[in-house]
Amino acid sequence: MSRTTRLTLVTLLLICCSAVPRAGQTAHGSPAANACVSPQGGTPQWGLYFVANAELVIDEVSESPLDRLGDQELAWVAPLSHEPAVKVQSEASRRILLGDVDPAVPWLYDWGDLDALALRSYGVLTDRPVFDDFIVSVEQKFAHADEGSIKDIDGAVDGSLFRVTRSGTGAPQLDFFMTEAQIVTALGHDELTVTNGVDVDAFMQDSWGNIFLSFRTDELVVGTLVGDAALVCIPRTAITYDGDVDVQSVIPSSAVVVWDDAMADAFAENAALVTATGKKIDALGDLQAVTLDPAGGTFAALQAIPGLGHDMPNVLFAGQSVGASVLSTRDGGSPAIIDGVALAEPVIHGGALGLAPDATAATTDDLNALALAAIHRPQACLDTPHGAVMLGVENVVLHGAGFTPDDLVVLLIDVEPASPQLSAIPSLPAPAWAGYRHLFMTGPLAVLLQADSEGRAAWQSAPWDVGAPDIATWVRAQMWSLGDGQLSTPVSVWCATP
Ligand SMILES: [Ca+2]
Ligand SMILES: [Ca+2]
Ligand SMILES: [Ca+2]
Repeated sequence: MSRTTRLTLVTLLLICCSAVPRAGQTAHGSPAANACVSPQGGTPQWGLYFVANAELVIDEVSESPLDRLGDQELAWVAPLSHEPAVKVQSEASRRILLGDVDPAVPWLYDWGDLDALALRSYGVLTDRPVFDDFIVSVEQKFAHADEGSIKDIDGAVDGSLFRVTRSGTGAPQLDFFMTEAQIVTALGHDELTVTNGVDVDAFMQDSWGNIFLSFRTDELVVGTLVGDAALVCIPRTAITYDGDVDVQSVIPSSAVVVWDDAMADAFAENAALVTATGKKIDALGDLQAVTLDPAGGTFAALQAIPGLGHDMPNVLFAGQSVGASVLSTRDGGSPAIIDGVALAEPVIHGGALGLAPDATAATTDDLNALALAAIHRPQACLDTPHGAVMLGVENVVLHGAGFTPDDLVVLLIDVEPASPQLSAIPSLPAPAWAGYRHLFMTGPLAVLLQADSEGRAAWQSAPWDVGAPDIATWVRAQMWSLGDGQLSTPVSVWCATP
């Protein structure tokens, strides 16, 4: 694309921009602003990050993409606020975070579901986490990673635990917390002969440095086959942490079984949940998410954990057969309770998690990852209904949320010819008070918007024709409020002629 063409597109965007009201507005409060005040009294102490296993809906009437949660997106809820859950990281940000990928390379960086999520409980803790702080596992290997030899080369495999961070120069990088090779070593597998190894499906760390895992399929744990509902511990005594408090090495065959399928099913049955048709839930199915129970207490682990014995701290968990409900190991299996609010109701429907109650109580509307965090204001989030690619003549539409109500918000847009090659998108560090840590616009074009009474701001361009078939452009955007300096997560949209 010539520079003249590029400037014409940019001018078109700026001249034709207008703020658009959010379609189907409902009686949301402002989650970010109100999260610390409960209508029932009391101050929330805890928030819960979660990931949907398929799609979950926050608001059925709203047409904003912010009110639908995909399986790669991060949501947050403060149960005691009784506010709807909020999206805090949209899938549309993934390409900026990982690199600028030409769609002609078929989804090089498609990592499938985000299937495990945790914040550190041991080592350096974060007051106000952003996506960089979450240790994650994904459902499928991506970039150049190779399952066959369990090598995380320029990418990661489905059993590795890593963070998506940025280097000092603002380039994307993967920081490994624990590799799949280390995990299979602790399980007693031969890391040199296994083929696909394991797919980590749930992960948490406790304050002593013990690591807890569950896997997508049945796995051998030191010679014993355990089911996919089992929880496994790699004890602190078997782990050497490095200076960054990432795993440097593990003792082979050191893993122990905290609970097996039978115990998981007993926890689920004891929680006494039913489907909309009144069918009692008597099994967990696959264990898909774990995080520590803030209420404390212990339960009896199946095998002794070095240092803990059988006194295992209570755990919040979610699984395949309990829908968008969160359970606890407390009292032999019960609805999870955060700040006095139960995260499961007898008839499963997701309402307790700040989601639109699902009248069909579908057990398939389940959760894939959970991470408990001390209360804080979550980062502002930008999203787009286009997904990662916009083809043909359309309006570019952007939705932001998480700002202070009525604040002036600057939309920062960058429009560039799409790179034919994989290339990293550099960022600049943003100040800590901005919430989100990375500013992606080095030469931004700015549009002034005003957040509504719910702290949301939206924008759309005029119908935008990219032009010749071989031309494609990237639109990259971020929002920054003028009132309190909150910076949203970024998004990118690849715009091309079909
Ligand atoms: Ca694997
Ligand atoms: Ca995984
Ligand atoms: Ca999972």
